Amino acid sequence: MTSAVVPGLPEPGRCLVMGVVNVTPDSFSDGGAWFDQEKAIRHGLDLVAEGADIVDVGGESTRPGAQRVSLEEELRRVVPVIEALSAEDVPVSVDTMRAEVAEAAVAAGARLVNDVSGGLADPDMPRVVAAARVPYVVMHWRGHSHDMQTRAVYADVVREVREELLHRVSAVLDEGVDPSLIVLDPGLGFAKSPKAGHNWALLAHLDALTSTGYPVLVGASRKSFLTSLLAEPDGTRRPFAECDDATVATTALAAAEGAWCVRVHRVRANVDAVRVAAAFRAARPAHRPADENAAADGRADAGSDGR
Ligand code: PMM
Repeated sequence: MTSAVVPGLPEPGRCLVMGVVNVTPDSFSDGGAWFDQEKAIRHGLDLVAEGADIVDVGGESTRPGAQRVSLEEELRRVVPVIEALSAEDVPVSVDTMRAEVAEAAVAAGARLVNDVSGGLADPDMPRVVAAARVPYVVMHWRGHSHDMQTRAVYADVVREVREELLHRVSAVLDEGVDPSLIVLDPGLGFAKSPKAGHNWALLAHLDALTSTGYPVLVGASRKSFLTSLLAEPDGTRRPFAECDDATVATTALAAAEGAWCVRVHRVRANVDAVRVAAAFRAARPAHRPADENAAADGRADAGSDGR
């Protein structure tokens, strides 16, 4: 079973791992740890040393309730970090909703544009991405962070997310984006209600997106559906940074379902998880029920020494 391939990005033959560098003072999951540029660059290099295939650099928090930063501030935060990491040959993606930031990031060496708004926040984005000829993550999005959770209303979340994403895909194709450069993302946590189980439904039905033929990126890392799943009996939520083991579990599940890439804050254990999933997937086509094996070659589930 082969993995999806996205031009210009690593092809390890398994689900890729994208490590997150939020150059923000207020991201919900890593609370400003990498706001200083030197620290952000160091962190990106550390993530690569741990096995990240791509480093995702973002300068604007998208946590629920967040207000927007100015264009100038976003550029100031991300461009030097992208330049420094790209100079070290790190495959960098830029996490931005702004066409001007995407353009500057690509000029600084970014190889992928990760737009959580799927081209809705800035109407110039698809045109800029089409001209840059870089891969483009189209994420499911229903509005800016300050009120996005009020839009988490679905009759059938899997069907609606799929339909809305395909609608965005046809819009960006109309603007000239090459279909071979499109990646889909269900947008876990974005206008999705942990209480209503939207994120779990999307994870459990990832095939609704992988079956489109587009590569699929999944960002479950430290999202609030995990902090609420792991809450104490009295309802106290698990802190974000203590949800990394659960994130690894979601990585294994998403990769086993054929995700092209997972976006995570901690890299090493997630790389192990995608390798486990790759081995699991590789064994699938070879599988035959034990009695069939026995009939075919005279053994049932024998070990290497025939026991
Ligand atoms: N989530 C966040 C930011 N960027 N990009 C993609 N493609 N998918 C995501 O799920 C996603 C994203 C928010 O998480 P963070 O603030 O912890 O980085």
